[in-house]
Formats: sequence, structure tokens, C-alpha cells
Amino acid sequence: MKTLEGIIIQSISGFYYVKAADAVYMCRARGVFRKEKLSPVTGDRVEIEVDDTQGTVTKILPRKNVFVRPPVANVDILFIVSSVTKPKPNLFVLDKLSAQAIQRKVRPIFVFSKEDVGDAVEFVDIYRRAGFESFSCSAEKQTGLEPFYDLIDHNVCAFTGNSGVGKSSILNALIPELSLETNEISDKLGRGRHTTRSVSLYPFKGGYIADTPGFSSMEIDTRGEVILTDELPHCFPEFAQFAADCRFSVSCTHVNTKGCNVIRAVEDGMIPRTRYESYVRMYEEVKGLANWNKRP
Ligand SMILES: Nc1nc2c(ncn2[C@@H]2O[C@H](COP(=O)(O)OP(=O)(O)OP(=O)(O)O)[C@@H](O)[C@H]2O)c(=O)[nH]1
Ligand SMILES: [Mg+2]
Ligand SMILES: [Zn+2]
Repeated sequence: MKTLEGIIIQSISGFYYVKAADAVYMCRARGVFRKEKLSPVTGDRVEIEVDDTQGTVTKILPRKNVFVRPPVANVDILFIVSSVTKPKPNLFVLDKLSAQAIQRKVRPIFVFSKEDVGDAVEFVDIYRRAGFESFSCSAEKQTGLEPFYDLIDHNVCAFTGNSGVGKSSILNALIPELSLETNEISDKLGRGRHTTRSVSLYPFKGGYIADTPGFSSMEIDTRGEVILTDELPHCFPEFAQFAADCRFSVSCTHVNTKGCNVIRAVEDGMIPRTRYESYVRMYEEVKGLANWNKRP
């Protein structure tokens, strides 16, 4: 029996595959995690006790951050992937995912895939105007993939996005020997078929990329990932330079407020309107909750 330190590269039905000292060990988690309501996730740095190729995860090392959906830890960059068509981007979902990334101090980057079958310019532009990195690509035609090489360099990155947007296809284009399973989206429903079933890390350029199971748009409820109204404006960083000049700056919620400079910036075209609309919708969703929490 020896103790090693490693990283969880995959977790499937109760088993954790831990890469440590150049080997991969199939591990179970120590029972105590369940009692502590703590479960190891892909991306976790862990201590394991092993003999031969099997072992036990005995300790989760401190996390930089952790996402509930997809379950992945210690992420530097979150690639928020959507396809320009089939399925079409749902900007509210993208804005929610990026807000959750920012709240965890993870850098969100917007990727518009399948540029071979639709026009990505409008979408790419919204997020560039909002100050984010944003680009389009095609896994099919192998175009626009260069930014991944620069960005992934020594970082841990994760792909997220609806089922069928082409996350696994992009990974296959970047690392052809992976041959990950991909599937046509359903013609009838116009959605993906939930092909990828677990979160897995693949080594790339000194870092890792995580492929994750896509979700359906309906399923973007955010249990356990609520952003309260106080924090919400910070999750829309493009508001900051304007928020400073709101008439009642400290207390301005930027929602139907007289003298709000953020609203003015939206009207002047300085902040993309879709971003502001997502902000208001997220604000309305959590408004009651924040008040309840603030009660003495
Ligand atoms: N035209 C075109 N089709 C693409 C492109 N990338 C992926 N596809 C197709 O889109 C479908 C879904 O691709 P996947 O890679 O399985 O999507 P995914 O995001 O991994 O889906 P889940 O694993 O279910 O989350 C497949 O039929 C792919 O061939 C692209 O750049 N252009
Ligand atoms: Mg997939
Ligand atoms: Zn304001």
C-alpha cells in the first residue's frame, strides 16, 4: 500500500480514475466523504492509497473552484459552446453559464460552433462587445480552432453547452486519436441525444480539456447555484464602468431605476441589449430569495 497524489480524470458510477505518477488508478471513494456530503469530482486533486492498479480516494485537496453542473473542479477556463444553428444559441443560457463562471473566478470564453452551416458573426460580436473572448469554429471543416491551442496552454479547461452543439466533435478535431463518440441531433426534436455521459479530462498542451455531458435548455435550472442580487452585477463585468455613474450608485439595482447609467448605456448601444435582458431575468428569478436571506 502506498499513498500518491493525483488528479481525477474521469468519474463513472462510483469509480474515480486517478492519474498519479504516470499511471491511472481505478479508485473508490472513502465512505467518510458521503457522511460529509462531499463527493470527489473530475478535476479534483486527490490523495489516494493504492496497491497495483486499484485504490481508494482518501483526501480531496483544496479546490480552486467547483461546478455542480457539470461536476468538475479546479477549472481555469470555461468554454461555453453553442452552435450557430441546430440547435440555435439560447443567449439567456449562455449568460447564466458565464455568470456562474465569473462568480467562481473562472474565465468564460464563448465558442460558436458549426460555422460551416450558419453565420456566427452576430453572436461572436455580442460577446466581444461585452468584453469577452469570443470566436467561432467548425469541427467539421477544421476551421477557427487556433484559439484553443493558445488558450488551453497549461490550463485546465472545460467545455459546457447544450447537447448536440459539438463539444465532443471539437475535442476530436483537436485530438484526433481520442475518437470520442458523437451523434447527430434528433431531426424531430432539433436537439442533441445526450451522447457524452461523464466528465473526462484529456491532456492537451500541458493542460487538460474536460468534455462534459450536454444539457437540454429546459434543464438549466440552477439549484444550488443561485447568484444573489448583490453579487449579480459583478457577474456582468461590462456593467462596471457605467454602474459607477448610476445616480444612486451604491444601491442601484440597474432594474427600472431612474438615473441608472447602465440602462442608459444599453439604450446608447454600449452594452448589448441581450446581456442586459439576461441580467434582468436573472435578477427577477432571485429577487425574492435575496430579500428572504437578508431578513435578520
Ligand atoms: N455541420 C457541422 N456539424 C457538426 C460540427 N460539429 C459537430 N457537428 C455535428 O453535431 C452533432 C453533435 O455533435 P457532438 O460532438 O456529439 O455534440 P456534443 O456537444 O458533444 O453533444 P453531447 O455529448 O450530447 O453533449 C454531430 O452529428 C456532429 O457531427 C460542425 O462543425 N459542423
Ligand atoms: Mg459529447
Ligand atoms: Zn444602475
